Amino acid sequence: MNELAPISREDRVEKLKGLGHSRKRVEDVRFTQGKGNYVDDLKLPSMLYGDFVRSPYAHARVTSIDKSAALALPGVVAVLTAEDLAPLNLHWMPTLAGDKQMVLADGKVLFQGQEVAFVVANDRYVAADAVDLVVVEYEELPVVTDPFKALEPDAPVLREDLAGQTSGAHGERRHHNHIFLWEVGDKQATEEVIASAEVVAEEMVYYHRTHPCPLETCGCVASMDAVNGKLTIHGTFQAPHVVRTVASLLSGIEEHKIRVISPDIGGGFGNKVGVYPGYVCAIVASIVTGKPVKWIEDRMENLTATAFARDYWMKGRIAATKDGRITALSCHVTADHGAFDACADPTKFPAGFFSIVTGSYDIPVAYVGVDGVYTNKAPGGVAYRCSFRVTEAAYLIERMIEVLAIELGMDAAEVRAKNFIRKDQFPYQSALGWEYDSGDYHTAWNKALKAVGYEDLRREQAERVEAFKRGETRKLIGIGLTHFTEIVGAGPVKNCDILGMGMFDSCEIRIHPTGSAIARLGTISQGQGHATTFAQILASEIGLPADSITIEEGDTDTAPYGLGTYGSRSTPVAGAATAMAGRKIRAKAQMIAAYLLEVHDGDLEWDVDRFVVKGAPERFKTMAEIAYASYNQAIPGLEPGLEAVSYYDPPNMTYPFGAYVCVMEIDVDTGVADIRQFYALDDCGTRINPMIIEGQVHGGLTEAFAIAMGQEIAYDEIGNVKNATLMDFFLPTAWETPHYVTDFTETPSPHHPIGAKGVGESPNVGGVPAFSNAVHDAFRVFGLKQAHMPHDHWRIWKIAHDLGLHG
Ligand code: MCN
Ligand code: CUM
Repeated sequence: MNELAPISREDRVEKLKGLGHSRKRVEDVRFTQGKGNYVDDLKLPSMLYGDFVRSPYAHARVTSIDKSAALALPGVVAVLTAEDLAPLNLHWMPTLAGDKQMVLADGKVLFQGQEVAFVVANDRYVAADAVDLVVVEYEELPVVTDPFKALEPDAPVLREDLAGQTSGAHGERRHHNHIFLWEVGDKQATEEVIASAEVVAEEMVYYHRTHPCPLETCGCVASMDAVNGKLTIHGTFQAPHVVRTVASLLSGIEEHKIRVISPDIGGGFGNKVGVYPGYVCAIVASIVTGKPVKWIEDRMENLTATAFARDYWMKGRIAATKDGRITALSCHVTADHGAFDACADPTKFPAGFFSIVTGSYDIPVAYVGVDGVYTNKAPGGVAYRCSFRVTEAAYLIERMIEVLAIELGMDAAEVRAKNFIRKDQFPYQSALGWEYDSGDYHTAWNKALKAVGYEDLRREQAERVEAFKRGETRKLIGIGLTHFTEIVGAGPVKNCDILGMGMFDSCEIRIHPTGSAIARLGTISQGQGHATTFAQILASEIGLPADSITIEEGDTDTAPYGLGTYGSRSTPVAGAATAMAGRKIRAKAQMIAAYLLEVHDGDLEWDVDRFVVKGAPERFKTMAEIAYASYNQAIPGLEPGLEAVSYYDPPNMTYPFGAYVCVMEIDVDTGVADIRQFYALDDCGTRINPMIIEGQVHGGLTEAFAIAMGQEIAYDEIGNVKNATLMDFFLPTAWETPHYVTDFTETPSPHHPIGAKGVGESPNVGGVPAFSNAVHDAFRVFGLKQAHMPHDHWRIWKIAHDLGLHG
């Protein structure tokens, strides 16, 4: 081939590796070679180590703390208790939900594993030894782990600090263990429809307590430079700028004197959104000692004391006509928030976006009421691939559809299809106040049913039941259906903030003279591949190859202010900022090209990687040429350089959706469930990187599998955590993980600059009901309506047993 021949337009597009390209993850070069740089890899000169004394009791008065033996151990530098933090007013801290939380036990403890004292030593092992030498005396108090019992009139008072307070951050408190009642929708109208409905299905659906359990636990290194007055905090933070602002407000240190760095993060899954006592103690210890202080949790500490997920008791009622048209939905939730309300939600949404509970269905009237309740359990909530309680909402509606189908004697796929919001109804206004941006549910649904051969599956299932009844087999088939609608991309600043901080996001781009670039974002990857995909968005916008664009996140000294990565918001918000900043670059580039080509800028058109004179394709300037000129040539009326920044406040959230089908073979005698087939169709609008999307779906489905089929954080009646190690907490390995088939439709978001919606949390939102519905469906013909998760072997065996299937 002639080397001088111009490369084709197709080749130029290919070279960019832009939107739609399954570009390999640039991060993996270091991750697969053990060259990642995590917080615990950081070793600063004369660094000290912190470790916690934690409460063995779930509810007790702390009568005395004797630190003398610990302080006498060589190498121990300090032992901090609430008494030491009180003069600084740091013995309590505000939570993200408008409550407050003890940093160190102030008079009493409220959950097992609660932080009581913080030991600082010059060696990690010495710190651990000293923890054992701190003598704490407790006086046990009655424990409440059941949120319903917590609301009984004579239930023990958990939060004595709130005595007499009849209102909290989210309104009225109706009982000493009550946090809030949050209501959405038209209660009266919903009740009226239900009262006169032809068919009503009612069920209590429990979404059990579980935990995100990232492989890397939470931790930080706080380092106070007393000479320059600058505090640097390296930590596992999903929202570094928020941590900086909160640290400034709490410590009084000016914000420019605080630098927060999130290095590589070994999985977050929401666990690393919250603010934990360990961060506060490490910062205080560093300020007091003048030395860097590292605090890293171990696995048990992570599972017992950091942000849990779910724990929602959802009472659903759904009304319909005899032929299966849904007429109303009502839901009351008893939400167990543990000892402190430390949920991470936008301020105005104490139950997150749970009011997306009408799901993919056109339901004329609905009502939701959520009662938040204190118990003697760890605080947190919302975390775990959930988009702010959307997992719970999707689970409830997808269970209610199944229960309704039983009541109606109809096929559950048909009930769904009958009630889907139609394509021509978008943008769709839901009864609970959301405006769904775009969707085409029928197309996705039909594609899914066709792909799995739904009719044949039902036939096979029915034949299997007959064979089972004849005694020829002990295995049943379950077909788990789900059509979910997600709500991600918080979110318009007008109604979404965290502690008053508006939830926009940002991107700042600098093009270098030789045609490469760096872009910095307000988000932070924890494994999602941002360095790969955000470069692809930019490549398509500005015509420089993705391989020539560095993406940097997580350093508050360099990155523009942003609210971080959770709630699948990075693509909808920071991704939009990236495209918008790219467009600003292109607008300036166009003026430069016009000058260089001596034409009016209106005579130019953009073509992949260059501006071309309209009607004269041989006359053009590539983006690389323009970049060079922008720095090195005097251009009248224009500043030198090629940079842009965008702060993007989204006009709406994005509403990804999907259709999942899970086929299970269940052994009635052992309770073992084999996943024979799992089909997942996701629609996340414009797809940036299909390979990364597939990876996100695989990961999210595996977490969904774990949650639905075995994973839980359970407490005994005196508040001991029963699953605090990976021996007892189910974390699937390659051995247990089923095979997934992924598929897609592509319905762009009309308001996002490139039409993209988030995807990171969708597979968990849709996956859990698909797995759970499959278990339920296997036993439907034998009369099962509702069985609580997790569906481990014993619980499945118990379902079969209770239905009399063991003879
Ligand atoms: N993507 C894409 N095209 C789209 C949408 C997304 O190619 N239309 C790509 C994105 O560019 C990004 C990834 O998919 O590289 C996820 O994007 P998005 O859905 O915007 O989610 P976030 O980046 O905001 O990630 C947060 C989300 C959440 S909230 C949890 S929890 C979760 C998840 O991501 N935690 C994860 N996925 C995870 N994956 C890993 N490996 N580790 C975690 O901790
Ligand atoms: Cu809710 S888990 Mo994710 O939002 O970090």
